[in-house]
Amino acid sequence: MRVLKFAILGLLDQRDLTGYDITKHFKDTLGQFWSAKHSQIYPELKRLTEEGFIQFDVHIHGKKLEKKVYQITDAGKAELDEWLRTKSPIPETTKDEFMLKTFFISSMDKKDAVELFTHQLLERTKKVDMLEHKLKVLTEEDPSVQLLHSVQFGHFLVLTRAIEREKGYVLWLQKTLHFINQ
Ligand code: FER
Repeated sequence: MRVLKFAILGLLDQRDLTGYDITKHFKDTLGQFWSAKHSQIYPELKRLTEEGFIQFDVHIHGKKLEKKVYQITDAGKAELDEWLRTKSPIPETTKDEFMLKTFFISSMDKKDAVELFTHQLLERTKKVDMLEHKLKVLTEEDPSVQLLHSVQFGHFLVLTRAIEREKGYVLWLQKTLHFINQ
């Protein structure tokens, strides 16, 4: 399935954007949980335009600089809506090399195991801090972000889920270090 297609339609349903804006969204937000090759974005924009799901206006900046500002069409909204309503299966658990090492922990020295787990604990804690900072900025920018129809409500949800998950991971790492050290 062309999931990138729906990611672009979803973004354009929030506001009109240039190809550059869309790439930036992938870099800053969407790409954190749905990675896309940036080189795929422009071909997808072209294809969506040909299919009539999006259209663009050319905005002129200065004498030469032209940029296409894309917007979603009614057909594009219908396409997005159909996809949003399709139920998703639970994805396979993502491959995590650290989990594989954990599975084989009985082959490790205590000192090495403590080092490995302590490192992971530090990294995961940093990730929680980073995600919580993003959530703080998001909430400060829009105090009504927790409402269903606020444009950033979805961003709020994916961030809070990621924070819960990472905090759970940190707790488990702390418990594991406790087991190893006893
Ligand atoms: C963000 C939105 C979601 C973000 C990260 C996520 C770092 C999710 C990450 C994850 O599930 O690991 O803006 O910024």
